[in-house]
Amino acid sequence: MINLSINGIAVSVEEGKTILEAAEKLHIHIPTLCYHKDLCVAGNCRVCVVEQAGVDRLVASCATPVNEGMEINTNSLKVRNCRKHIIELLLAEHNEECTKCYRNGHCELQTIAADLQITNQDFIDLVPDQFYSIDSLSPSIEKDDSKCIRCQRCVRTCADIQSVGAIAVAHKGAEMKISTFYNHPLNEVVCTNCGQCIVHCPTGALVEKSYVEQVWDAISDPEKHVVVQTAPAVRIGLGEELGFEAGTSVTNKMVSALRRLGFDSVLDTDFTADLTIMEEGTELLTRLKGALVDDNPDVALPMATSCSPGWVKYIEHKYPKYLPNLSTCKSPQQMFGALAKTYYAKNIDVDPANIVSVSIMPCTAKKYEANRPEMKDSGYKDVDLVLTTRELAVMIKQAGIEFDQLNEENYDSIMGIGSGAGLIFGATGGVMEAALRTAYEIVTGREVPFENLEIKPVRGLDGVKEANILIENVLPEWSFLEGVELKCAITNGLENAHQLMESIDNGDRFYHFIEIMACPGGCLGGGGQPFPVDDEIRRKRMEAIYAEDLSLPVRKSHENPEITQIYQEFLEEPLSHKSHKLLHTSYVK
Ligand code: HC0
Repeated sequence: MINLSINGIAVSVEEGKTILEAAEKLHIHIPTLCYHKDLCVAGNCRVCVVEQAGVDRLVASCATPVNEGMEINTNSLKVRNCRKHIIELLLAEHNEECTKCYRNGHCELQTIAADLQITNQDFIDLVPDQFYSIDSLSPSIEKDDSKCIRCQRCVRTCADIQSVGAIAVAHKGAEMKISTFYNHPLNEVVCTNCGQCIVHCPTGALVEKSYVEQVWDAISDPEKHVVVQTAPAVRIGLGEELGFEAGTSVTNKMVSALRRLGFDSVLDTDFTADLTIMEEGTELLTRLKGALVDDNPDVALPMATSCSPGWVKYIEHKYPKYLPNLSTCKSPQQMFGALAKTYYAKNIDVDPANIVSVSIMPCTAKKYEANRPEMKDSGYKDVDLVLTTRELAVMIKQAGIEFDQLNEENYDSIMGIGSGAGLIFGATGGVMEAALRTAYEIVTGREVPFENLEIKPVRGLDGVKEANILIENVLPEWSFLEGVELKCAITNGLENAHQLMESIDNGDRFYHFIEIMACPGGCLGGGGQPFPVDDEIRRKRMEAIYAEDLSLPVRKSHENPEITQIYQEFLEEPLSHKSHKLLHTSYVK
């Protein structure tokens, strides 16, 4: 351990820790901007400077490792004045229309400026307005250079966490800016729309494209029947945006709020997550039969999940030869949209032309997915408008709803019942666990041999997880699977997906089934979830999902009564002609 003192208080921390981490241990707050727990240290904003005894210049606490006997002062006059000047300089070249900014009230620059009581402007505006550009052509993300402080959190996120590199530093000195390949708009470069840049950006330079006004328009149109679906991870994220502790599930208050906002039908994406298991599980068993019995060389294994649109765009750009490995299943969001304007419309006797299908997602890439040209198998655009968890919180605040005072209400029916298996889709490993709960039971007639249905190897925040499940004592029709060890892998975050795909591509690893989610932690850590985020918060959200799964009366997709009903009344069976038309798709290079 290393012993040092901060503001005269002794502290011991492990070797390799920084001054910033040592201060955190003492509950001494040092402001930061370029620093983020998820990212490598950049040390470029200098807001976290502190004074070190015996050293002339101030040092960046995020980038300076502790040394034995160090004496640090985080609050000297020199430190405070330096920080103030740094923030004043940033403000001098910053768009200061804070009240018109989406991040108003959630902006880290605004918070630090307020904490430091910066009330005057000592520096003249450094950069003319014309220098800035706003890119709003992407269906998911808006990039406003006038609010960028060039901390490069977004660049490190896109390169290091996501292995995408859609944005990078261009030019030098005063002209330095965050740009794309040849400064093309985000919708024309390799951006996967995952929105991780947004949740790591400290200001409003990167935000989601908002569709709140269009949703209000639809709700206030008496001709329209507005159907809303809520994704699994929204219910454990929304509370954070409305003042609850991270990891608080607000499912039934959220349903109540959606009714008060004026949505006509409040339904659950968990229902189509269950449907995905039926379709994708059957697809996997069909592929396994093709490979193991028919020896068909055209069967692509491993089969990869296709419900994360950021991952789908990534594989389309970076691994196009593996497109046949993607499950043909649409994501639950898109299955839901296709059914909202067919099965559901018929059931409630509403002309599908008058249905507006809205989804609330923890994900910005879902906005892109809904706009993909192939997503109109219902004869209409399957999902019309996608809001993030944060945008739903905005609507709730705009409507003056006192969220914590709401009663708890249940989803409407049909398409409003989800099992615990559907719910855990929101956590990395959840799709795999849900699929195994059903596929194993179909093949063996028994539950998966894990206590309480909890398949622990697929859970947790590790970048790459593996699970090998030995299939034994199968029912007669599945004899080809007797003794097969089903090899599965799960990743979250696209850099981890990159590592996994490389190990498959170079023959180091073989799997039957892989689950890939674009965002760290899976959808619970999506680009549309509340700020801030780090692993501690992701873990709390994950625990909330698994606790809710345990509490639900139905925990396996095939036992969801509304799933039985939709196959009896409409779809007939998994992979039927109608299922293929509405619930499956193909991908492009
Ligand atoms: Fe997800 Fe989904 S689980 S991608 O992470 O599969 O966004 O929450 O809605 O569609 O269900 C996101 C979350 C979903 C979909 C589901 C899947």
